[in-house]
Amino acid sequence: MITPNEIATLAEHLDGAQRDCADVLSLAETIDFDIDDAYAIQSALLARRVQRGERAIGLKLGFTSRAKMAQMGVTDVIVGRLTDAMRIADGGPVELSRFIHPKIEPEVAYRLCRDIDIDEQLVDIESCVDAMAPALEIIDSRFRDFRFTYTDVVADNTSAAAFVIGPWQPLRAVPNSAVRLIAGDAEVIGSTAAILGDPIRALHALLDMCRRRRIPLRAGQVILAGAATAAIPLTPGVAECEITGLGTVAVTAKGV
Ligand code: 0L1
Ligand code: MG
Repeated sequence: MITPNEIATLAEHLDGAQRDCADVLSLAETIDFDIDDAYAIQSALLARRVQRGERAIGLKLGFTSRAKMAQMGVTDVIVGRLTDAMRIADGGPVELSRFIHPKIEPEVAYRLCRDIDIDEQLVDIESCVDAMAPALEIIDSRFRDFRFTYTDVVADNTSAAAFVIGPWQPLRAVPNSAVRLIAGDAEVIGSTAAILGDPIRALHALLDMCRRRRIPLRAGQVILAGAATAAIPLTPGVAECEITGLGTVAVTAKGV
């Protein structure tokens, strides 16, 4: 357990890395902190953004594939925070200069239509969702070469940097839909089943995490369920994702 002062200092350090687009070394190499500390640093990071005028508008899950969990040696998903400043319009431009070493990954997004009492044990989270959409997440670890520990990445707001939501549509089952992401010369193909076996399970995992981490769930929040394929580098040009049965979503990366 680290002190409140250390939490504030580490949040300032990671916030500075993001704002200056300057990578930093793993925190875990120099300071011993646990997963509770990591979520406290993440909350302090969000508070800094909110103080600058950003609005918290959603949540994201990470480590939702078995391969990623195994790689990190964990059995839990991780949760991060999304703000309005991270949102890019579908098809719209994003300057690469605002990132350190961005990667892009295909996601499924859900939208909450009511506030959820996270202490209500019988809540049916699926009935609290009114829409879903194809989505893209841009991840940009603040750690050099994406080299981090489990606690590092949680503290670093799960590498969250930006996201794009495609056209919202009514909730439907997409347990095993084909996913194709093209960005520059790179192409990845996968399935929505890579997201916890079925992306709908991400909602239940999210509720569990929000209960454990005391994160509120509010009407209108956007939820990114997790990556359906490995992330690929975001290079200049259009990156487009198509999910069978859900449609397409795109972003146009500008600059070098
Ligand atoms: O959204 C994600 O699944 C990424 C979680 C953080 C891990 C990474 O930066 O690769
Ligand atoms: Mg993601």
